[in-house]
Amino acid sequence: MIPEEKRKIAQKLSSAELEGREVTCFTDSVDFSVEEAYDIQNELINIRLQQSHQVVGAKMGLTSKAKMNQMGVTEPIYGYLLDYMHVNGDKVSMKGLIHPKVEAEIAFMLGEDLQGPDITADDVLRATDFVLPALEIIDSRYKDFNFTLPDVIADNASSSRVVYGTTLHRPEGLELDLIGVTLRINGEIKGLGSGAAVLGHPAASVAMLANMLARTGKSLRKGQYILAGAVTSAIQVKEGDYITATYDQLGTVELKIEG
Ligand code: OOG
Ligand code: MG
Repeated sequence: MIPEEKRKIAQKLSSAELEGREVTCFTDSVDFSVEEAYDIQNELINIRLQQSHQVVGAKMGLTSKAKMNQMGVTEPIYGYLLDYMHVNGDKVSMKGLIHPKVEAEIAFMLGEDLQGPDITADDVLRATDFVLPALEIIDSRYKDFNFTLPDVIADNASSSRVVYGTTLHRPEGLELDLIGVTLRINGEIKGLGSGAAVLGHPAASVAMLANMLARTGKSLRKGQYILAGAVTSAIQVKEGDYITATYDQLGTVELKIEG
């Protein structure tokens, strides 16, 4: 695939996101590899940077055995969090979203850079200022939320919005693999999970992210927020929904979906 083709796909994904419009999978008409998909994702992030947006963090996706099996893959994927995805307060507007789903996540605020390869979970915990609960809204730009692995990587791993809990926790003394999480929508339990669902330990997922980024000379940076990967399955949401995720050790994060 030539650079011009990658740029074209990135531009289409960019407009689809900005206009809240779904597109058909690009792999329907052209085959591309996982590596080429990350090149497209990189182009998409460059488009946002040219629009004066900033990268504020990164995320891992497909980190549970169940999701990897579902997608037929053995390695998770990553994407970037941009400034406009970070929601202030506890309300997200449906405006500009296509078919959002919510996931309970464990987030890390980095106090130091993490440059792979060979980063371990212990390195991640040492570099972490705070751990906090988060709700991620994913919103695939593809029709019916259906995609192949290269498609979803090109689409920045469906990144859309993130809301963080307001209590920050130092990593010392936390047992992140043992954290149990319940995800409720309008009071009804829709998802259950534990920190161990994220590659055995959420910090192991962040370590893997740093090591995956190192393959293309990239790193995680001090001040960034990192989502380790969904602790629960992703649940479709609609206007009027009130979402609460309750975590052992970390507290609660809430979100209202508005029109
Ligand atoms: C890809 C993003 C998944 C996670 O935490 O697994 C993700 C998708 O399923 O659309 O954010
Ligand atoms: Mg996620």
